[in-house]
Amino acid sequence: MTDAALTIRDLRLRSVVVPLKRPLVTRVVTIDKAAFVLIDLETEEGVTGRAYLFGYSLAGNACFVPPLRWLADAMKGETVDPETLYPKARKALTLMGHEGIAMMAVSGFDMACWDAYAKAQGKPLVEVLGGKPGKVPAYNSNGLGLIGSEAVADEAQTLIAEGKYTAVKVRLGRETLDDDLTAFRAVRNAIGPDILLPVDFNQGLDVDEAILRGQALDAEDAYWIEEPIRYDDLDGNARIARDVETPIQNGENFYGPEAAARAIEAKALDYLMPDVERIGGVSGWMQTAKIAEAAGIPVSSHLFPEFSSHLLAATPTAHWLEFTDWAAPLMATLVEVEDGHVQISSTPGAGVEWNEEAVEKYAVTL
Ligand code: SMN
Ligand code: MG
Repeated sequence: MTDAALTIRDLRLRSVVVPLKRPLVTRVVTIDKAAFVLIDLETEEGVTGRAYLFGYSLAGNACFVPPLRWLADAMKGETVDPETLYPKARKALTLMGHEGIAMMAVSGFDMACWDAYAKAQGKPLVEVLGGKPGKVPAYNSNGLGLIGSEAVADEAQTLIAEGKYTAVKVRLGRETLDDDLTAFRAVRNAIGPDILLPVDFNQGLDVDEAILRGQALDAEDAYWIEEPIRYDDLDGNARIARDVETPIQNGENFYGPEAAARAIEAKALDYLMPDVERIGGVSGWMQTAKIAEAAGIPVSSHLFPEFSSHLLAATPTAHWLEFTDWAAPLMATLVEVEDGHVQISSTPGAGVEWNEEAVEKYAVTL
C-alpha cells in the first residue's frame, strides 16, 4: 500500500436501535430490537471505513463507546494497515483484557480499518483477502425461536420461501426433551426431508442433559447441535462431542483466534462458528480460518452477513453463512439473497454504507 495510504483521523460513533420484524426468543435472551453502534473510521484522505457492532441492548451499546474512543485516541495518525494495527489495537487495550468488551471494540475497529483499506485499493474486501468473489451458501436465521410448535413450523416454511433456502436453524432448549422433539419434528414435517436443519441450544443445558438430548437428536436428523452448554466449558463440550454423533457447533462466543485454537485442541467442537465482532474482526477471523484449515474444521459465520460473506469466501474450509437482516434497515444497499446464497458485494470495501435518513430515524443518545 503506497499511493493508497490512509491516515486515521478519528472514529465517529453513533448508537441506533432498530425494531426486529420477528422477535427472537432463545434460551438465554429474547431479542425484540437490535441495538448497534455504527463506526465510521475517518481518514485524513477522505476515505471512510465503515462497520457496526451489535450491542444487544442500549446498555450493551453504551459499553462499546469508551473502549472505541480509547482506540480512536491511541490510533490517531496511524497508517491504515490493518495487519499492523490489529496487534497494536489489542496491545492498546491490554489492561482492559483480551476478551469481552475490549475484544469487541478491537474487532469493530479492525473491521472499519479493513473496509477503508479495501476501499483505498478500489477492491471488494473478499479480493483483498485473496478470496473469490461470487456467492456463499446461507441459511435464513431470522426467526425460529422458542415459540409454539405450530408457529415454529409455519415460520420455517415462510423463512425458506423468503429466499429458496436449503437450510434453516431452529432454537431448542424448551422445558423438556419431549417439548424439543415435538418442535423439531413439527419443523421437519413442515419443511420436508431435503432441507438441512441445525439446532441451537444457546448454552442452555448442562452436560448430562446435553448428552441426553443430543443422543435423542441423533435419532432424528439434526444437521448440527450448536452451543449445547456454556461455550467455554471445553471439557464438557468435548464429552458431548464424544458421546453424541451429530456434529457439535461452537464458537459464536469465542474471543480471539486463541480461544478457537484452544477449543479445537480440546476436541470441544466438530464445527466452528466465529462471530466477527468477537473473534477479532477481519484480522482475527483470518487467523482463525488458518487454524481451522489446519485442523480440517468447517467454518460457518454468526450474524454480520455483510462482512461474513466476504470472510467466508476467503476461508478455505467455509461452510454456512448465518443470514439475518437485522441491520438491513440501516443500509444504503441490501445484502442480496438468491437461491439460498448470499451474493458478496462487489463495490470497494465490505459493502457497508449507511442509509443516513434511516440512521437519523433510529438514532438514540447514550
Ligand atoms: C443468536 C445468539 C445471539 C443473538 C442472536 C442469535 C443465536 C444464533 O445463537 O446463533 O443465531
Ligand atoms: Mg447460536
